Amino acid sequence: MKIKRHLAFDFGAESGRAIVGSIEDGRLTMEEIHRFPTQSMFVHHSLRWNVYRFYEEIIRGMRNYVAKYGNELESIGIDTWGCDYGFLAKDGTLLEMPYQYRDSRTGGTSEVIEETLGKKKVYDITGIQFLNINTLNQMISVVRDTPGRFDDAEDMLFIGDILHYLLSGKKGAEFTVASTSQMLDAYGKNWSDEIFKGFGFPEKLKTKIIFAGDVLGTIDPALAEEVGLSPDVKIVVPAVHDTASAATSIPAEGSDWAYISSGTWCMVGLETDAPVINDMSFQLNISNSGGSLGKNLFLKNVMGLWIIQQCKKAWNRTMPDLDYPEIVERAMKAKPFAAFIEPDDDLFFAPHDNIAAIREYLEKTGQTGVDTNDVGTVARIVYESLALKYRYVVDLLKKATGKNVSVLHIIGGGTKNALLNQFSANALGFKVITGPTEATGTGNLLLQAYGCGELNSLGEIRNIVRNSNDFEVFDADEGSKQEWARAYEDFQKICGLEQI
Ligand code: ADP
Ligand code: LRH
Repeated sequence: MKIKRHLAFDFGAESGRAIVGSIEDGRLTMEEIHRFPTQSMFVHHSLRWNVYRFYEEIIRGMRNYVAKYGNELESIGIDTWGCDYGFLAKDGTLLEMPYQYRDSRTGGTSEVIEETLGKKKVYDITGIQFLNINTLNQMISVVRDTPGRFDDAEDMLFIGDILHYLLSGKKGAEFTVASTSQMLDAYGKNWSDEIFKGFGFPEKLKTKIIFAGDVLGTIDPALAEEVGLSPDVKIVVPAVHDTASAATSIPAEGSDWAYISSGTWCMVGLETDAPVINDMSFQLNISNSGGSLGKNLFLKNVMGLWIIQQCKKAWNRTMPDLDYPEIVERAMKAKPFAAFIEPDDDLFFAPHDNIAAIREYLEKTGQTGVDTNDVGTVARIVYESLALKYRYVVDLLKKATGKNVSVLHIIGGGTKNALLNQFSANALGFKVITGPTEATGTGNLLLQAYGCGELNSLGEIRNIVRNSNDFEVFDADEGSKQEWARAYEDFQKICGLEQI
């Protein structure tokens, strides 16, 4: 029988990859055929994504595919981070280089939300947590500072949607990524008229919402010819939001589980069948991010491994060879619980020098006598604090839903850090199951297979995930139970987090 191959492009904020996947004998075979740095860049003091460079990397990935497998390919699908978007003109021209969500233009936009519709109203409509990175905040800054940008704009597409458009010439805003905008009606799964009218966004920017598994079209024939692919390759949208593609690949069974999609951001959540929007979820600022195939991702963003990425950047100035395994090794040997940081403190959002930011945090919280020149000490503080923050967020999610949680699934690139996996189990006091590591690529490929009619349900998708991966189990360490319980109390007190 002919093997049906799919090609996934998974763009993270640090790196991107092209992965070929096919389902054979109930298992998903995956092969990475291209990896490249993504990373935003400063252009005249603003932080931007060079989307056409991403397009170039896609072309490279397609050429690598053709060199290895020939011109037959069933489908291509792309996922990226959330929130960031670009405007297209009537003729499809991308009007400017899209901004990176960490750009400072969103300063003061949170106040505009409160003064305009009010936060409660916005939350009741969208069910999305308030974060300055949201598209809503970015769009408010356009209205406030650069309204002329709307003049020629005909469509608003998220980064992954723009890339799908470049491949197919077809425009659509995929639901899971559009939900990160905080501009959708969470129940209606479409753009909210109240948000558009309330904040003065042009109606013309309501690009048609499409869903994971939809066939957007076929590859542009000229592009197919250029890279040597057959012109009938389909463009099938996965969950364009990387977190939602990743969540599709959680190998969970039963209902008492939570998950972390662990990467640049660590998204800590529960999967539900419908949005959970009430006073409690509003107060606790929890998101109802769109999931694939009808699911809802009740989750909170934790600043995540971004913090260690930024420490590494600082360390690499004097220690260019220091890599992640070495950082973990040094953390393992460092003294436990030397200090705590609140990972979501503003100091860590876009630091110039993250070691200086950590030092400043320790100073402002009165934590003295810590050797912040020691890599292991700093890394251990970050990893322990992340694990404790996971516990805190899981406790919030339980409080908001009344749900019991006794297993945590960690998926994504961050699972390569066994120390953090173990710390997470210790902090939570229950079992952690890790894998898949390429969760986003896995979800992306299986949603394409679903769109091509090879699979029929989320249940079938997760069966394939279970058959195709090795998972690791980390049990909470009984010996250090008391220390972790005490650390959790200290962490909450020092970091100013309300005790749950
Ligand atoms: P993104 O969100 O950018 O897609 P990834 O899922 O690729 O991120 O995860 C990257 C993160 O995983 C890195 O920032 C790093 O902290 C962690 N990581 C990757 N490889 C290792 C490793 N070998 N040991 C420890 N941590 C690792
Ligand atoms: C993770 C992620 C997260 C968003 C952020 C912008 O990559 O998609 O879900 O909140 O990037």
